[in-house]
Amino acid sequence: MKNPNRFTQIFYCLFVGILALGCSTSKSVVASPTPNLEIDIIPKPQVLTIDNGVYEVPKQNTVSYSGTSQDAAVLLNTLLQSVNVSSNIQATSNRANFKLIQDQAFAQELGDEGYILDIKSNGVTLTSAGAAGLFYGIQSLKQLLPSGVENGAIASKNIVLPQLHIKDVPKYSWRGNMIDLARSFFGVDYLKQHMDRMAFYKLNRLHLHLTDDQGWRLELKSKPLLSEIGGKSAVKGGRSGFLTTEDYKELQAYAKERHIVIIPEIDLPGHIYAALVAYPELNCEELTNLNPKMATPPDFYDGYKVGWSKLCLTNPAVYDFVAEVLKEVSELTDGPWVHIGGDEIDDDLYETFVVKADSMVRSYGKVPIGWEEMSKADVSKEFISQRWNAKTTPKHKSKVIESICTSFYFDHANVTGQEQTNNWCQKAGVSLEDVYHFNDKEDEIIGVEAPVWSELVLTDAMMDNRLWPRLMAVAEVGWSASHDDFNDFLKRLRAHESRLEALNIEYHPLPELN
Ligand code: TNX
Repeated sequence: MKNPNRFTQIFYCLFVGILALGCSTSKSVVASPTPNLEIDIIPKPQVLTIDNGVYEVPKQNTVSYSGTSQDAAVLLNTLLQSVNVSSNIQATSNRANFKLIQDQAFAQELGDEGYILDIKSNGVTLTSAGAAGLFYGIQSLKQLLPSGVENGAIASKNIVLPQLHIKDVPKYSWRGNMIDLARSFFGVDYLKQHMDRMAFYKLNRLHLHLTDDQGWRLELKSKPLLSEIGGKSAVKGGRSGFLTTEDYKELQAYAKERHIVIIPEIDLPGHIYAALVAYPELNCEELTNLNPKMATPPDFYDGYKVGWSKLCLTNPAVYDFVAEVLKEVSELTDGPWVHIGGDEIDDDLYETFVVKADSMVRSYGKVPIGWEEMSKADVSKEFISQRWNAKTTPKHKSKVIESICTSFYFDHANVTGQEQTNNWCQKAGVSLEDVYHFNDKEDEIIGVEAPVWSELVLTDAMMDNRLWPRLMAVAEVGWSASHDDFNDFLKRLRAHESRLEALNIEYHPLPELN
């Protein structure tokens, strides 16, 4: 072969011909292969049109922004700097090659979270109505950049983007996951890292299960013993600890920057033993509210059984306690929602209790959420029910967060027989495909949420393993208009493997492509 370079060029042009890279025989075009030109965005955008050609990001860049989108400009500017090009911000420059446009005129078409991303031969334009839309557009752009951008370890010299048009709007407003901090504690560092990962996949709700029999994980100034005593226990082998009020505020601020809302759950009136150790006056006389075979105060509980403890619902002082706790939690909460649990309890006064708790939360200015059992009571029309086993007949129709255990219980095995997993809901576990094929036909659903109960999830690595990659399927089910091509999802998922690694996620091994 006389001219191997030229041969390589031609072969390369044919190879990437589908993207019509505008190959010439000049050396600069083929100087570096551009493996990032495959478009593998997760969750899949609603409309994606791939145009001919690429946009080679120049060495000098300018980001402009309109309206109140300065935060997005700073984010994009930092992103560009992290890929070894220089970038500066100029508020309303016409000459900018990265333009951010935030305009309420798009509110009808894009809502708060939708965006339009155009990459053309002369630059990139990102348009939205809300700040969240720009944030999500930047996440998509980030996924078009070479992997390594997640942790600032980019090897490639030339940054090349495919020319395209994306118009993207989420299907559901609620795209989340729940972490059980009560059985085994996960602290500020893990939760912050987790929110970075969530945001990259456009997940926007982090529900924290803060209290249960095995521990109480949130400091409340009005009831200091809850965390002082209740923070000391955990499930066997699990970590104890608690979030201080300051920690909680710090997490909320971190969440807000990533367009995530944290939802605190105080599980009432069952799953409450840790509080009963801290404040034994909440028990009935003779401890009829407990199964004494499990534990009695002052001993801690570190077992797995559920449904054996409750507040003494005949004692008026219990309602004062609940009111004080819910008031302080509501005041601490930035977001609109407070979760009051309500699962797995048998008591004649259960319905009376949950109606009262629902009304308390509303009187403190928050929307109450509860596990589906609560919906059998005469709860308010604002109440949101979180479905997990579909065994409750609701008294009224209400909005539903879908966490049906056959698709979303991530304390269940990734693959049949996986160690340290539950299997009571589905013997074979909850596979990635089970998540992806969730059947979301019902119209009251406002979104999806995957809980990870932590009786058997004791370390950060185990939590990563239960969450990833299944949470990417949750992201796609929650965001994308359709989720019917599992093989296409798998193909994109494989392309994300190096991104998951760059994010330091100890994910469960990805399934093979057929
Ligand atoms: C049921 S589902 C629970 C949790 C357990 C979980 C274990 C629900 C609302 N409550 O208390 O941790 O099973 O899979």
